Amino acid sequence: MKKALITGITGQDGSYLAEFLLDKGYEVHGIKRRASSFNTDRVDHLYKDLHEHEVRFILHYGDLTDTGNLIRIVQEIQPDEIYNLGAMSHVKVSFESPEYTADADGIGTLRLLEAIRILGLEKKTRFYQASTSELYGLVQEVPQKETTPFYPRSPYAAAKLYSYWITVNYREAYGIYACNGILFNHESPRRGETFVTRKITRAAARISQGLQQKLYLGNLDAKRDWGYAGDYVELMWLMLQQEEPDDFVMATGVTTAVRDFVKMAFAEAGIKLRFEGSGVDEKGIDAASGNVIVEVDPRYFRPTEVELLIGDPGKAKEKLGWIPKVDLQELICMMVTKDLQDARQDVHLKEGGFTVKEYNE
Ligand code: NDP
Ligand code: GDR
Repeated sequence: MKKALITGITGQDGSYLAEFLLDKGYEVHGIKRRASSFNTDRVDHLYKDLHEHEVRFILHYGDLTDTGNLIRIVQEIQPDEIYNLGAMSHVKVSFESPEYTADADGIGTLRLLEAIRILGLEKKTRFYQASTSELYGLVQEVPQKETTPFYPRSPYAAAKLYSYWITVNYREAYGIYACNGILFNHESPRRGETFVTRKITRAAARISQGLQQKLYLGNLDAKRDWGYAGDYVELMWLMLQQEEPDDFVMATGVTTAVRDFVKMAFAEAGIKLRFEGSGVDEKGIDAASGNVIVEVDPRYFRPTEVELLIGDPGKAKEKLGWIPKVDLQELICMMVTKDLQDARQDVHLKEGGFTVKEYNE
Protein backbone atom coordinates (compact mmCIF):
# COMPACT_ATOMS: atom_id res chain seq x y z
CA MET A 1 0.00 0.00 0.00
CA LYS A 2 1.40 3.40 -0.98
CA LYS A 3 1.69 6.04 1.72
CA ALA A 4 1.08 9.73 1.12
CA LEU A 5 1.69 12.66 3.44
CA ILE A 6 -0.38 15.79 2.83
CA THR A 7 0.42 19.12 4.48
CA GLY A 8 -2.61 21.41 4.49
CA ILE A 9 -4.96 18.41 4.65
CA THR A 10 -7.59 20.44 6.51
CA GLY A 11 -7.77 22.97 3.65
CA GLN A 12 -9.88 22.93 0.50
CA ASP A 13 -7.41 21.04 -1.72
CA GLY A 14 -6.13 18.79 1.06
CA SER A 15 -9.62 17.45 1.68
CA TYR A 16 -10.27 16.66 -2.01
CA LEU A 17 -6.81 15.12 -2.44
CA ALA A 18 -7.24 12.94 0.66
CA GLU A 19 -10.54 11.60 -0.74
CA PHE A 20 -8.92 10.98 -4.13
CA LEU A 21 -5.93 9.10 -2.67
CA LEU A 22 -8.06 7.02 -0.31
CA ASP A 23 -10.12 5.97 -3.35
CA LYS A 24 -6.87 4.93 -5.04
CA GLY A 25 -6.06 2.66 -2.08
CA TYR A 26 -3.41 4.85 -0.41
CA GLU A 27 -2.74 5.15 3.30
CA VAL A 28 -3.18 8.90 3.78
CA HIS A 29 -1.38 10.87 6.48
CA GLY A 30 -2.00 14.54 7.05
CA ILE A 31 -0.56 17.32 9.13
CA LYS A 32 -3.06 19.36 11.12
CA ARG A 33 -2.32 22.35 13.26
CA ARG A 34 -3.29 22.52 16.88
CA ALA A 35 -6.09 25.08 17.24
CA SER A 36 -8.23 26.16 20.15
CA SER A 37 -11.34 24.97 18.34
CA PHE A 38 -11.98 22.17 15.82
CA ASN A 39 -10.41 22.83 12.40
CA THR A 40 -11.04 19.50 10.68
CA ASP A 41 -14.55 20.17 9.25
CA ARG A 42 -13.49 19.43 5.69
CA VAL A 43 -12.04 15.98 6.50
CA ASP A 44 -14.24 14.84 9.38
CA HIS A 45 -16.18 12.55 7.04
CA LEU A 46 -12.93 10.64 6.28
CA TYR A 47 -12.07 10.08 9.89
CA LYS A 48 -12.56 6.65 11.44
CA ASP A 49 -12.09 5.58 15.02
CA LEU A 50 -8.39 4.79 15.38
CA HIS A 51 -9.35 1.61 17.23
CA GLU A 52 -11.07 0.20 14.14
CA HIS A 53 -9.16 -2.10 11.81
CA GLU A 54 -7.81 -0.88 8.48
CA VAL A 55 -7.54 2.79 9.37
CA ARG A 56 -6.01 4.45 6.29
CA PHE A 57 -6.54 8.09 7.25
CA ILE A 58 -4.26 9.38 9.98
CA LEU A 59 -3.70 12.94 11.19
CA HIS A 60 -0.55 14.18 12.94
CA TYR A 61 -0.15 17.44 14.81
CA GLY A 62 2.44 19.65 13.16
CA ASP A 63 3.37 22.93 11.54
CA LEU A 64 5.40 23.96 8.52
CA THR A 65 7.35 26.34 10.74
CA ASP A 66 8.60 23.49 12.98
CA THR A 67 11.63 21.71 11.51
CA GLY A 68 11.98 18.97 14.13
CA ASN A 69 8.30 18.14 13.95
CA LEU A 70 8.42 17.76 10.15
CA ILE A 71 11.51 15.54 10.22
CA ARG A 72 9.95 13.31 12.88
CA ILE A 73 6.68 12.93 10.96
CA VAL A 74 8.46 12.14 7.67
CA GLN A 75 10.73 9.67 9.47
CA GLU A 76 7.80 7.92 11.10
CA ILE A 77 5.72 7.61 7.92
CA GLN A 78 8.46 7.11 5.29
CA PRO A 79 5.99 8.37 2.66
CA ASP A 80 6.11 7.43 -1.02
CA GLU A 81 4.63 10.83 -1.87
CA ILE A 82 4.51 14.19 -0.10
CA TYR A 83 2.00 16.80 -1.24
CA ASN A 84 2.97 20.18 0.21
CA LEU A 85 -0.37 22.02 0.18
CA GLY A 86 -0.01 23.74 3.55
CA ALA A 87 0.32 27.51 3.36
CA MET A 88 -0.93 30.86 4.58
CA SER A 89 -2.84 31.03 1.32
CA HIS A 90 -4.63 34.39 1.46
CA VAL A 91 -2.91 36.97 -0.76
CA LYS A 92 -4.39 40.03 0.98
CA VAL A 93 -3.54 38.69 4.46
CA SER A 94 0.07 38.12 3.37
CA PHE A 95 0.55 41.92 3.23
CA GLU A 96 -0.37 41.99 6.91
CA SER A 97 1.72 38.94 7.93
CA PRO A 98 4.62 38.98 5.48
CA GLU A 99 7.25 37.38 7.72
CA TYR A 100 5.03 34.52 8.87
CA THR A 101 3.99 33.96 5.25
CA ALA A 102 7.64 33.75 4.17
CA ASP A 103 8.33 31.26 6.96
CA ALA A 104 5.37 28.94 6.32
CA ASP A 105 5.04 29.29 2.52
CA GLY A 106 8.73 29.67 1.66
CA ILE A 107 11.00 28.11 4.29
CA GLY A 108 8.34 25.48 5.08
CA THR A 109 8.97 23.96 1.65
CA LEU A 110 12.72 23.94 2.26
CA ARG A 111 12.16 22.20 5.62
CA LEU A 112 10.25 19.37 3.93
CA LEU A 113 12.81 18.96 1.16
CA GLU A 114 15.59 18.92 3.76
CA ALA A 115 13.67 16.27 5.74
CA ILE A 116 13.68 14.07 2.62
CA ARG A 117 17.42 14.63 2.22
CA ILE A 118 18.41 14.26 5.89
CA LEU A 119 16.47 11.00 6.12
CA GLY A 120 18.03 9.63 2.93
CA LEU A 121 14.66 9.39 1.15
CA GLU A 122 15.80 11.09 -2.09
CA LYS A 123 15.13 7.99 -4.17
CA LYS A 124 11.93 6.93 -2.36
CA THR A 125 9.83 10.00 -1.65
CA ARG A 126 8.26 12.00 -4.46
CA PHE A 127 7.41 15.63 -3.74
CA TYR A 128 4.61 17.86 -5.01
CA GLN A 129 4.81 21.62 -4.42
CA ALA A 130 1.63 23.72 -4.54
CA SER A 131 2.90 26.54 -6.74
CA THR A 132 0.57 29.22 -7.96
CA SER A 133 -0.45 31.48 -10.83
CA GLU A 134 0.24 34.37 -8.43
CA LEU A 135 3.90 33.86 -9.47
CA TYR A 136 3.03 35.52 -12.79
CA GLY A 137 1.75 38.66 -11.02
CA LEU A 138 2.29 41.66 -13.25
CA VAL A 139 1.33 40.60 -16.75
CA GLN A 140 4.32 39.66 -18.95
CA GLU A 141 2.51 37.43 -21.44
CA VAL A 142 -0.96 35.88 -21.90
CA PRO A 143 -2.02 33.16 -21.69
CA GLN A 144 0.50 32.31 -18.98
CA LYS A 145 2.37 29.06 -19.41
CA GLU A 146 5.33 27.17 -17.90
CA THR A 147 7.86 29.39 -19.71
CA THR A 148 6.24 32.75 -18.89
CA PRO A 149 8.51 34.91 -16.68
CA PHE A 150 7.45 35.38 -13.05
CA TYR A 151 6.79 38.78 -11.45
CA PRO A 152 5.34 38.27 -7.94
CA ARG A 153 3.13 41.04 -6.56
CA SER A 154 2.63 40.08 -2.91
CA PRO A 155 4.54 38.65 0.06
CA TYR A 156 2.56 35.46 -0.59
CA ALA A 157 3.73 35.24 -4.20
CA ALA A 158 7.33 36.12 -3.25
CA ALA A 159 7.36 33.28 -0.68
CA LYS A 160 5.87 30.89 -3.24
CA LEU A 161 8.52 31.98 -5.74
CA TYR A 162 11.21 30.81 -3.32
CA SER A 163 9.36 27.50 -2.94
CA TYR A 164 9.09 27.09 -6.70
CA TRP A 165 12.83 27.49 -7.20
CA ILE A 166 13.96 25.49 -4.16
CA THR A 167 11.82 22.61 -5.48
CA VAL A 168 13.51 22.86 -8.88
CA ASN A 169 16.91 23.14 -7.19
CA TYR A 170 16.48 20.04 -5.00
CA ARG A 171 15.35 18.12 -8.09
CA GLU A 172 18.46 19.15 -10.00
CA ALA A 173 20.93 19.01 -7.09
CA TYR A 174 19.88 15.82 -5.32
CA GLY A 175 17.83 13.93 -7.91
CA ILE A 176 14.64 14.14 -5.82
CA TYR A 177 11.47 13.50 -7.85
CA ALA A 178 10.07 16.96 -7.09
CA CYS A 179 7.45 18.86 -9.14
CA ASN A 180 5.69 22.20 -9.16
CA GLY A 181 2.02 22.35 -10.03
CA ILE A 182 1.44 25.97 -11.08
CA LEU A 183 -2.23 26.07 -10.25
CA PHE A 184 -4.55 28.82 -11.35
CA ASN A 185 -7.45 29.67 -9.00
CA HIS A 186 -9.66 26.72 -8.20
CA GLU A 187 -12.77 26.82 -6.11
CA SER A 188 -15.48 24.59 -4.68
CA PRO A 189 -18.22 24.53 -2.06
CA ARG A 190 -15.33 23.91 0.39
CA ARG A 191 -13.51 27.13 -0.53
CA GLY A 192 -12.62 29.34 2.44
CA GLU A 193 -15.30 32.00 3.02
CA THR A 194 -12.95 34.98 2.60
CA PHE A 195 -11.80 34.15 -0.96
CA VAL A 196 -13.76 36.18 -3.47
CA THR A 197 -15.77 33.39 -5.14
CA ARG A 198 -17.08 31.87 -1.92
CA LYS A 199 -17.67 35.29 -0.43
CA ILE A 200 -19.85 36.07 -3.46
CA THR A 201 -21.76 32.75 -3.67
CA ARG A 202 -22.39 32.83 0.06
CA ALA A 203 -23.64 36.42 -0.08
CA ALA A 204 -25.85 35.70 -3.11
CA ALA A 205 -27.46 32.83 -1.20
CA ARG A 206 -27.88 34.79 2.03
CA ILE A 207 -29.21 37.93 0.33
CA SER A 208 -31.73 35.83 -1.61
CA GLN A 209 -32.93 34.34 1.71
CA GLY A 210 -33.16 37.72 3.46
CA LEU A 211 -30.24 36.96 5.82
CA GLN A 212 -27.88 39.68 4.53
CA GLN A 213 -28.48 43.14 3.04
CA LYS A 214 -25.29 43.90 1.09
CA LEU A 215 -22.09 42.48 -0.29
CA TYR A 216 -18.94 44.66 -0.10
CA LEU A 217 -16.12 43.83 -2.50
CA GLY A 218 -12.77 45.22 -3.64
CA ASN A 219 -11.46 45.24 -7.21
CA LEU A 220 -14.28 44.18 -9.55
CA ASP A 221 -12.07 44.45 -12.64
CA ALA A 222 -9.61 41.69 -11.63
CA LYS A 223 -9.80 38.68 -13.95
CA ARG A 224 -9.16 35.12 -12.88
CA ASP A 225 -8.99 31.70 -14.54
CA TRP A 226 -11.33 29.80 -12.18
CA GLY A 227 -11.47 25.99 -12.17
CA TYR A 228 -12.91 23.32 -9.89
CA ALA A 229 -10.68 22.05 -7.05
CA GLY A 230 -11.99 18.49 -7.43
CA ASP A 231 -10.58 18.39 -10.98
CA TYR A 232 -7.21 19.82 -10.00
CA VAL A 233 -6.23 17.28 -7.33
CA GLU A 234 -6.19 14.53 -9.96
CA LEU A 235 -3.47 16.43 -11.79
CA MET A 236 -1.38 16.74 -8.60
CA TRP A 237 -1.38 12.96 -8.35
CA LEU A 238 -0.74 12.43 -12.08
CA MET A 239 2.31 14.67 -11.86
CA LEU A 240 3.88 12.28 -9.33
CA GLN A 241 3.19 9.14 -11.45
CA GLN A 242 5.37 10.03 -14.46
CA GLU A 243 8.82 8.65 -15.38
CA GLU A 244 10.48 12.04 -14.98
CA PRO A 245 9.57 14.93 -12.67
CA ASP A 246 8.41 18.14 -14.36
CA ASP A 247 6.45 21.35 -13.70
CA PHE A 248 2.97 21.95 -15.08
CA VAL A 249 0.41 24.74 -15.35
CA MET A 250 -3.13 23.75 -14.35
CA ALA A 251 -5.82 26.07 -15.67
CA THR A 252 -9.02 26.13 -17.69
CA GLY A 253 -7.83 28.63 -20.32
CA VAL A 254 -10.88 30.85 -19.69
CA THR A 255 -10.75 34.10 -17.72
CA THR A 256 -13.63 36.00 -16.09
CA ALA A 257 -13.84 39.35 -14.29
CA VAL A 258 -14.94 39.41 -10.65
CA ARG A 259 -17.91 41.59 -11.72
CA ASP A 260 -19.12 38.89 -14.13
CA PHE A 261 -18.69 36.20 -11.50
CA VAL A 262 -20.93 38.30 -9.23
CA LYS A 263 -23.63 38.55 -11.93
CA MET A 264 -23.50 34.81 -12.64
CA ALA A 265 -23.64 33.82 -8.96
CA PHE A 266 -26.53 36.15 -8.15
CA ALA A 267 -28.43 34.93 -11.24
CA GLU A 268 -27.95 31.37 -9.95
CA ALA A 269 -29.53 32.48 -6.65
CA GLY A 270 -32.45 34.06 -8.57
CA ILE A 271 -31.32 37.71 -8.44
CA LYS A 272 -30.76 39.72 -11.62
CA LEU A 273 -28.09 42.35 -11.06
CA ARG A 274 -27.06 45.36 -13.08
CA PHE A 275 -23.95 47.44 -12.39
CA GLU A 276 -23.86 51.26 -12.49
CA GLY A 277 -21.12 53.80 -11.84
CA SER A 278 -17.39 53.26 -11.89
CA GLY A 279 -14.37 52.86 -9.58
CA VAL A 280 -15.19 53.05 -5.88
CA ASP A 281 -18.68 54.35 -6.76
CA GLU A 282 -19.66 51.31 -8.78
CA LYS A 283 -22.78 49.60 -7.46
CA GLY A 284 -24.67 46.39 -8.13
CA ILE A 285 -28.42 46.95 -8.22
CA ASP A 286 -31.13 44.32 -7.84
CA ALA A 287 -33.09 44.79 -11.09
CA ALA A 288 -36.35 43.66 -9.45
CA SER A 289 -36.35 45.86 -6.31
CA GLY A 290 -33.96 48.64 -7.38
CA ASN A 291 -32.01 48.12 -4.13
CA VAL A 292 -28.23 48.52 -4.08
CA ILE A 293 -26.92 45.15 -2.91
CA VAL A 294 -23.28 45.22 -4.04
CA GLU A 295 -20.86 48.02 -3.16
CA VAL A 296 -17.14 48.60 -3.52
CA ASP A 297 -15.17 48.97 -0.28
CA PRO A 298 -11.54 50.08 -0.78
CA ARG A 299 -10.67 48.12 2.38
CA TYR A 300 -10.50 45.08 0.12
CA PHE A 301 -8.06 46.64 -2.36
CA ARG A 302 -4.52 45.26 -2.30
CA PRO A 303 -1.37 47.41 -2.22
CA THR A 304 -0.32 45.71 -5.46
CA GLU A 305 -2.86 43.76 -7.51
CA VAL A 306 -2.70 40.94 -10.02
CA GLU A 307 -5.09 42.16 -12.71
CA LEU A 308 -5.23 39.37 -15.27
CA LEU A 309 -4.65 35.64 -15.04
CA ILE A 310 -5.40 33.22 -17.84
CA GLY A 311 -3.52 29.95 -18.03
CA ASP A 312 -2.52 27.73 -20.91
CA PRO A 313 -3.03 24.10 -19.81
CA GLY A 314 -1.60 22.80 -23.13
CA LYS A 315 1.39 20.97 -21.62
CA ALA A 316 -0.74 19.15 -19.01
CA LYS A 317 -3.20 18.17 -21.74
CA GLU A 318 -0.51 16.86 -24.03
CA LYS A 319 1.80 15.11 -21.53
CA LEU A 320 -0.62 13.98 -18.84
CA GLY A 321 -3.86 13.75 -20.80
CA TRP A 322 -5.47 16.07 -18.25
CA ILE A 323 -8.49 18.22 -19.03
CA PRO A 324 -10.61 20.05 -16.48
CA LYS A 325 -14.17 18.68 -16.51
CA VAL A 326 -16.21 21.33 -14.67
CA ASP A 327 -16.75 24.73 -16.32
CA LEU A 328 -17.40 28.01 -14.51
CA GLN A 329 -21.21 27.87 -14.82
CA GLU A 330 -21.28 24.37 -13.29
CA LEU A 331 -18.84 25.43 -10.58
CA ILE A 332 -21.00 28.42 -9.64
CA CYS A 333 -24.09 26.21 -9.61
CA MET A 334 -22.32 23.76 -7.25
CA MET A 335 -21.23 26.55 -4.89
CA VAL A 336 -24.51 28.47 -4.84
CA THR A 337 -26.49 25.26 -4.30
CA LYS A 338 -24.42 24.45 -1.21
CA ASP A 339 -24.62 28.01 0.11
CA LEU A 340 -28.39 28.10 -0.44
CA GLN A 341 -28.71 24.90 1.61
CA ASP A 342 -26.73 26.50 4.44
CA ALA A 343 -28.69 29.75 4.19
CA ARG A 344 -32.04 27.91 4.34
CA GLN A 345 -30.82 26.05 7.41
CA ASP A 346 -29.97 29.39 9.01
CA VAL A 347 -33.43 30.73 8.17
CA HIS A 348 -34.95 27.79 10.05
CA LEU A 349 -32.63 28.38 12.98
CA LYS A 350 -33.56 32.06 13.09
CA GLU A 351 -37.26 31.22 12.93
CA GLY A 352 -36.69 28.87 15.86
CA GLY A 353 -35.24 31.76 17.87
CA PHE A 354 -31.58 30.74 17.53
CA THR A 355 -28.78 33.15 16.58
CA VAL A 356 -26.86 32.44 13.38
CA LYS A 357 -23.19 33.10 12.80
CA GLU A 358 -22.26 36.18 10.74
CA TYR A 359 -19.06 36.70 8.77
CA ASN A 360 -17.80 40.21 8.13
CA GLU A 361 -14.84 39.66 5.77
P1 NDP B 1 -6.50 26.61 2.16
O1 NDP B 1 -6.24 27.96 2.70
O2 NDP B 1 -7.89 26.11 2.04
O3 NDP B 1 -5.71 25.53 3.06
C1 NDP B 1 -4.42 25.79 3.53
C2 NDP B 1 -4.01 24.66 4.43
O4 NDP B 1 -2.70 24.92 4.95
C3 NDP B 1 -4.91 24.46 5.66
O5 NDP B 1 -5.00 23.09 5.96
C4 NDP B 1 -4.12 25.18 6.76
O6 NDP B 1 -4.41 24.71 8.06
C5 NDP B 1 -2.72 24.78 6.36
N1 NDP B 1 -1.69 25.63 6.96
C6 NDP B 1 -1.64 26.97 7.00
N2 NDP B 1 -0.52 27.38 7.63
C7 NDP B 1 0.13 26.26 8.01
C8 NDP B 1 1.32 26.02 8.74
N3 NDP B 1 2.07 27.01 9.19
N4 NDP B 1 1.70 24.74 8.95
C9 NDP B 1 0.94 23.71 8.49
N5 NDP B 1 -0.21 23.88 7.79
C10 NDP B 1 -0.60 25.14 7.58
O7 NDP B 1 -5.75 26.52 0.77
P2 NDP B 1 -6.13 25.68 -0.56
O8 NDP B 1 -6.53 24.32 -0.17
O9 NDP B 1 -7.01 26.52 -1.40
O10 NDP B 1 -4.72 25.66 -1.30
C11 NDP B 1 -3.79 24.59 -1.09
C12 NDP B 1 -2.41 25.06 -1.50
O11 NDP B 1 -2.39 25.40 -2.87
C13 NDP B 1 -1.88 26.28 -0.76
O12 NDP B 1 -0.49 26.13 -0.62
C14 NDP B 1 -2.17 27.43 -1.70
O13 NDP B 1 -1.27 28.48 -1.48
C15 NDP B 1 -1.97 26.76 -3.03
N6 NDP B 1 -2.74 27.28 -4.13
C16 NDP B 1 -4.10 27.36 -4.05
C17 NDP B 1 -4.84 27.76 -5.14
C18 NDP B 1 -6.32 27.88 -5.09
O14 NDP B 1 -6.88 28.53 -5.99
N7 NDP B 1 -7.00 27.27 -4.15
C19 NDP B 1 -4.17 28.10 -6.42
C20 NDP B 1 -2.73 27.93 -6.40
C21 NDP B 1 -2.06 27.53 -5.30
P3 NDP B 1 -5.68 25.30 8.91
O15 NDP B 1 -6.88 24.57 8.38
O16 NDP B 1 -5.31 24.94 10.29
O17 NDP B 1 -5.71 26.77 8.64
P1 GDR C 1 -6.41 35.25 -5.17
O1 GDR C 1 -7.88 34.91 -4.68
O2 GDR C 1 -5.87 36.47 -4.56
O3 GDR C 1 -6.44 35.18 -6.67
O4 GDR C 1 -5.59 34.02 -4.57
P2 GDR C 1 -9.03 35.83 -4.04
O5 GDR C 1 -10.28 35.06 -4.22
O6 GDR C 1 -8.67 36.27 -2.67
O7 GDR C 1 -9.03 37.12 -4.99
C1 GDR C 1 -9.29 37.06 -6.37
C2 GDR C 1 -9.44 38.46 -6.94
O8 GDR C 1 -10.66 39.03 -6.44
C3 GDR C 1 -10.40 40.36 -6.04
N1 GDR C 1 -11.38 40.77 -5.02
C4 GDR C 1 -11.50 40.26 -3.78
N2 GDR C 1 -10.82 39.26 -3.16
C5 GDR C 1 -11.21 38.94 -1.89
N3 GDR C 1 -10.60 37.90 -1.27
N4 GDR C 1 -12.21 39.61 -1.24
C6 GDR C 1 -12.90 40.63 -1.82
O9 GDR C 1 -13.78 41.21 -1.22
C7 GDR C 1 -12.53 40.96 -3.17
N5 GDR C 1 -13.00 41.88 -4.06
C8 GDR C 1 -12.31 41.74 -5.17
C9 GDR C 1 -8.97 40.32 -5.50
O10 GDR C 1 -8.43 41.64 -5.43
C10 GDR C 1 -8.32 39.43 -6.54
O11 GDR C 1 -7.93 40.17 -7.66
C11 GDR C 1 -6.10 32.70 -4.63
C12 GDR C 1 -5.57 31.95 -3.40
O12 GDR C 1 -6.18 30.67 -3.36
C13 GDR C 1 -4.07 31.77 -3.50
O13 GDR C 1 -3.62 30.91 -2.46
C14 GDR C 1 -3.72 31.14 -4.85
O14 GDR C 1 -2.33 31.00 -4.98
C15 GDR C 1 -4.28 31.98 -5.99
O15 GDR C 1 -5.69 32.07 -5.82
C16 GDR C 1 -4.02 31.34 -7.34
